[in-house]
Amino acid sequence: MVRKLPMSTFRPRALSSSASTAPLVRISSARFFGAGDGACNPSRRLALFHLGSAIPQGKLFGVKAPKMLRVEGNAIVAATGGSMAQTSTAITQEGALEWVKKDNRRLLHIVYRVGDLDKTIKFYTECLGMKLLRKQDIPEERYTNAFLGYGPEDSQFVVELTYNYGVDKYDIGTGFGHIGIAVEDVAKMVDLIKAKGGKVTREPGPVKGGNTVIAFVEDPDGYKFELLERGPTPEPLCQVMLRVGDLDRSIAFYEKAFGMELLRKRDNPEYKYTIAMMGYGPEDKSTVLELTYNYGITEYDKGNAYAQMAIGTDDVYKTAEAVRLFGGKITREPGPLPGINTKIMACLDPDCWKSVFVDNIDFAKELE
Ligand SMILES: N[C@@H](CCC(=O)N[C@@H](CS)C(=O)NCC(=O)O)C(=O)O
Repeated sequence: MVRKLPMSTFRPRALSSSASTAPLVRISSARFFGAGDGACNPSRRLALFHLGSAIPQGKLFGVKAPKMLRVEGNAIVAATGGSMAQTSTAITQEGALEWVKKDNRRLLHIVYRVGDLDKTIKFYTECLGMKLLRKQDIPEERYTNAFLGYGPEDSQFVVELTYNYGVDKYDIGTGFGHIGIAVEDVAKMVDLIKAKGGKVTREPGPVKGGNTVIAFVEDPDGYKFELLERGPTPEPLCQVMLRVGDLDRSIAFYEKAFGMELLRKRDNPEYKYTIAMMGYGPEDKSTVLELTYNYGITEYDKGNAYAQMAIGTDDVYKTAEAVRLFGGKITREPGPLPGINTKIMACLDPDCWKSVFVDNIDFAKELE
């Protein structure tokens, strides 16, 4: 029987000190904590990304730009009509852009670590109104995870909480922003949260420089949730906000490498920040990535609490090629995870925010 591994196999687990022989992918603790990753050098990556936009990809690899593309197994192969060395060039920018746009993508979940799973589950269910969708303990790997959200994982964005045995505190850092929750009555929700003993860090009222009524609450670990007043929506978990050091660089990356659309960009000079909403569908119907640039701030501390976002794709191999081509750093090459055969690949954006792409069919099987 194949052991069913949790979706958190999509998150690093180097906190585990067990000498388990379970066939899991192990990632170094340096990467787990998001620190000391020599590969994630923003200035070098910026240079590459900008080069990638300006120069035909073939030139970057020292060959002529390929003329034709064909699909071979899981790779897009360029036929250059030249030497064998030339034919090994995998993909053109044009082919990659076409692929990422037609791929079937959706934000699946956000993964982060918490110090007391039961306390967090209680807060999310009783104060935020989420449902506990599943919970699994992996004792041999010394962690437990829990999935919570407002609807089923096969169609809605959810949160995946990870509890590592014995670790009751994490550093959230300064780069991770918040998770957005669309609610119909922010003031009412805030009253309820207060009545249950929840921490409200920003009272309901129009957002500074805008009209939308918002409030901020904090969970037991200090993760922020922004409550946004909206009409009914199929996707109440509506935003993941990450701070970035160069907004245009990030917009170009998420458009080209991830196939997201720039849904909206808003500068707020009075408060010295600009935001860009990026996603695979409209803001009122699907979860979006909110990128925030604070004037003059080019780097943030990522702490060790937030892990990654997971995104569905029809082909992790082609997705990896496209991400690589547009300057993303692949931290886990595409392929099946040992034990469950779910195909994934992991990568870093220009600010070193991590995402994991998960094969759509394999993901659906995981949920069966
Ligand atoms: N400096 C802010 C810039 C982003 C920002 O201010 N976002 C708005 C929401 S889009 C906000 O949090 N407003 C706080 C308020 O209105 O009180 C940050 O990095 O979080």
